[in-house]
Amino acid sequence: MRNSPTLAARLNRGDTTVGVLSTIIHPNLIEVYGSLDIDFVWVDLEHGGPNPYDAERVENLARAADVSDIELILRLPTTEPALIRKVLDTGVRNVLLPRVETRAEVQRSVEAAHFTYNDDVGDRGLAGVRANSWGKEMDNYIGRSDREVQVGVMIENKRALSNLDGILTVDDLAFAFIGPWDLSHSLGHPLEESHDSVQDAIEEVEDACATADVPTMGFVNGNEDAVEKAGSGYQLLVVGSDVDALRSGISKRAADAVHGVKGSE
Ligand code: 3PY
Ligand code: MG
Repeated sequence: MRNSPTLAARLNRGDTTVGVLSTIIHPNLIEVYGSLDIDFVWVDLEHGGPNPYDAERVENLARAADVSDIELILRLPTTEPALIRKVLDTGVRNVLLPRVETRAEVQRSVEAAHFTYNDDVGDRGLAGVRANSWGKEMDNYIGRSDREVQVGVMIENKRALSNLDGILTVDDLAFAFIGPWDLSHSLGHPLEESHDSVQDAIEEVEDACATADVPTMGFVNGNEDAVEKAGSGYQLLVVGSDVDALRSGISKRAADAVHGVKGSE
């Protein structure tokens, strides 16, 4: 079961965390990640995976993360408050919202994740659910949930860029992911991450996150990139996806085997 500090605690104390993007979505794989020396698994329900409204499937992902002591970040396909509440009830603590565009949208979503918000009543629903051991741990549930739940957003389109300061100053926004693929597409240079206008936009988001004191999340490619990003406000480093790892790992093993076979002929 969980022994390590939550992602909220790690981010609050300024730690840099390392994780993986999981697009092959299964509880068993989450347990495998739990056995590795990484801090989080980011599961993508925006582009694939089970129906995010299927509480049983989502509960099983949360269960696997709990038993193997790894933090789960679930990317949802929408910013809908009803979906956010339902997913948090399963015991998932960290959600990542895609394609956000305005401050009002983000504020509505973050409020839906909190029982108390801006010293007032938040928009989270109260029930006996997996997140409170089916009603057994109600005493400190509200305070604990509000401390632990983390809502992050993807900054990945032009509208988000033009509303950046408003979005990043939403109370209790936990982190921002700079999405290079959609951002490059939105800026008219699909998949050209190194294009000047894409790089300028990425830097603009990094600077705005630093000013607003919002931790950033992003992909890293190797040691140098990780050190550089960790030094410039990235507290959630994603080392790639399971599909990438399979592709490169199996290709290399197959190439080594073929080379071995050919070499001994
Ligand atoms: C993007 O780069 O657009 C992403 O959503 C990364 O997964
Ligand atoms: Mg995207």
